[in-house]
Parts: sequence; C-alpha cells; structure tokens
Amino acid sequence: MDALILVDIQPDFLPGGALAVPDGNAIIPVVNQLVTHFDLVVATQDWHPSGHGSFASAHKGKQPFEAIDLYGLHQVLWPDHCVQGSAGAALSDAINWDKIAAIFRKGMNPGIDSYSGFYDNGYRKRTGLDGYLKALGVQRVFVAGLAADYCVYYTAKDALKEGFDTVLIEDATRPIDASNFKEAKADLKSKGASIMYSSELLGR
Ligand code: VGL
Ligand code: ZN
Repeated sequence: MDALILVDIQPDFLPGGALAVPDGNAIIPVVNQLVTHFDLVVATQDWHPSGHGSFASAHKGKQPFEAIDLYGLHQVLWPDHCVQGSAGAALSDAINWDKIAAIFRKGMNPGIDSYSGFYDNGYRKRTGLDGYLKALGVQRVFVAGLAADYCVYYTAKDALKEGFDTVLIEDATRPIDASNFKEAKADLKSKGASIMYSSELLGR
C-alpha cells in the first residue's frame, strides 16, 4: 500500500507568507493532481505556540536565519511562522483536502523544533505518523510539500529510517535554499530513496 505525505502546505510557506518558500506556489497544481492518484493521503502541519524557541524573535539580539544552540541542538532561527490558530498556519485553501485522511501537527513544544513529520529534531517524541501508516499496511510513501530542504527532507529521511520505501516527488516540492536541496537529494539517494517527477506517476 502506498501513501502520499503532504508536508506543511500552509500560507506561511507560500508566497506572501512569513517564511515564504521561493516559487512555492508552483507545487499547488501538481499536488492537486497527485491527491487524485493515491488511496491514502495524509498531511503534516507546522503548529508552533507563539514565542517558540525556533523564532528569532524569542532570542534577544538574534536575527532570522542565524543559528544558535537550542537546549543542545543546532537550531536555525526563523521568522515567526505557523503560530497556532493564525491564518498563516492553516492548511492552504489552494489544495483540495477532501481526501486527507489524517493531519499530523508538529512543533508544539516551545523548546525543540520539529522538521520531520515523524519525530522532533532530537528524536525525543514521535508524532504517531509511523504507527498510523504501519497500522494501515503502508509500505511505500511519496513525499511532497514545503520546504524541500527542511521539513520535506527530514520527513523523507525519517520515512527511510522507519523502513518505508521512500519516493521524493521533485516537482511537488521547492526549497528555501537550492544548494541545501541539492545536498539533501544526494543524501536521500545515498540512503536509498528514489526521486521522481509527478509525470512518471501520473503518466502525463
Ligand atoms: C519548516 C522551517 C521551520 C518547513 C518549518 O516546513 O520546512 N522550515 N519550520
Ligand atoms: Zn516551523
């Protein structure tokens, strides 16, 4: 059984958002085609309390995109984004969510960031996504969404770690930083992931 995992397709990561991913809008029509192709589609949702430790604004004198040590983990600091209940944190209304079976929220603990849909960045807590997929008999996951070099990359990496056959859909994601994404793709390939275009799946 296959599943499509849609990572963090939220207004704050789309053009005009607080942490907009360049050309993020380009994934919307691709994702809307992909959802029609899968029997199981799940989503992740970045969902931070205000003042989250990953926000530069929570650290005196720090600017977005600087890095710090946050309780023992390397942390890139971000602009405030995906604050629980805010418009920017909603699932984007440009996507057809009718078929989404479950939504896994992440990033609620103010002291630790959570890029992957499976675990926080310190592997301290699971979201339950792995158990959910395994209970439904999923063996292969296709990963898409935003941002390619952060939450999509970490989700794909943890899918491999959890033993899923893992496919990244290259035209259904966009990175914050193109060179980071290049490295991420090489790393995923070396760990056994495949990288495909949606046309190979959809046959058009
Ligand atoms: C993300 C940075 C911070 C992402 C989430 O969805 O890739 N990136 N929070
Ligand atoms: Zn975040």
